[in-house]
Amino acid sequence: MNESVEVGRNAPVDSNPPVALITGITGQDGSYLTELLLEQGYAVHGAVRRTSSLERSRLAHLYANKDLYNQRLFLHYADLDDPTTLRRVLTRVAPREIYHLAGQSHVGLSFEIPETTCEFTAMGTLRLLEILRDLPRQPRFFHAASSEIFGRPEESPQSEKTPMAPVSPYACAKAFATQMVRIYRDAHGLFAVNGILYNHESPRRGENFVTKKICRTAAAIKAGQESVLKLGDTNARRDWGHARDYVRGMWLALQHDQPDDYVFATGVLHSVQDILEHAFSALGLKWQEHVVIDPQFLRPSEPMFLVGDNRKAREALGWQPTVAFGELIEEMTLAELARLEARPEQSLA
Ligand code: F7E
Repeated sequence: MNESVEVGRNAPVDSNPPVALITGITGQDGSYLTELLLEQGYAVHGAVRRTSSLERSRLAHLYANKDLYNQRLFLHYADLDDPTTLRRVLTRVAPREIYHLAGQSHVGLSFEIPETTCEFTAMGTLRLLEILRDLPRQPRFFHAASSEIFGRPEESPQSEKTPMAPVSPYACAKAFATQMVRIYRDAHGLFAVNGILYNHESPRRGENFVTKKICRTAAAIKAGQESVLKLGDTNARRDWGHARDYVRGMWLALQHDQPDDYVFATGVLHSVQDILEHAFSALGLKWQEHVVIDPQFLRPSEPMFLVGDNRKAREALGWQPTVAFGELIEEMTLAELARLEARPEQSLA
């Protein structure tokens, strides 16, 4: 972040307009959720890591808007491994709602850095719950849980009742955090909600996730900047939806009169090959001419048949996914091509 940017100043402490605090505000979901909450009239506070850069981030368009930044959008330095600062920010901001989206979110990477993953994703969530427990006015709390907690499930599709069976350090950390949220809801009476989120993507997705990697490289191949796309398991299958739909689910879950857990998913399985088909054909290319399998992208263990049963979210919250898989991949691919055409010198390197 630019050192000249003042964060945590001028933040109002009352709750009119409604106040929300988001951890992970600079991520894909954080940026869409910020837009949604600002549209709904909220004042939005974001906890950002000391190392976060806002200059070219997904928040840059909001942060550059003088009518919003430090008026209805406020940022505070607060890391998940620093409970004193988190407590100070939470006490000062006194939010009505907290959306906890931060954490180490890359499954493959979690095999390389399991301790960091558990520190942020598991312990970071517990620390927040402990702070909330002591607050005089407890905010409603949303935790971004993950379909990865089901790992190799005994049933498909999975629902809120499906037992957890994690198969990666990331999934294990998320399973811990998800169960802690349930415990704090049941034992301490917190309004604490798990949104069990299946894969959700958009043009703002991080570059090391498979949808973005494919769409980005396909566009670079079309632009003549790349010729090869290296991938891991192209037969891997997931339930992919659009991130904008999933952040609406987060908000709806905190407006309900009871705290509960909800699966947010499309209910449809697709393979990595399906992404390749849609991305390359949107550009008039054949993926078979460019894709090679590189063992460095294979994972030590893979979840199987992660597909969600979203009936509870539909019935209780009136939520539904609105963007079909093909539409999502085409949007991401064309956004990458447009980005390259706007700045042709910006290659993948
Ligand atoms: O992998 C396969 C890979 O990294 C999807 C996170 O948001 O969703 C995300 O986790 C699939 C896997 O997402 C490559 O092995 C093949 O089977 O895009 P991904 P993810 O691991 O499913 C869940 C719900 C979360 O909670 C996570 O935080 O694609 N795959 N070849 C590859 N994946 C990557 N990244 N790179 C490849 O080259």
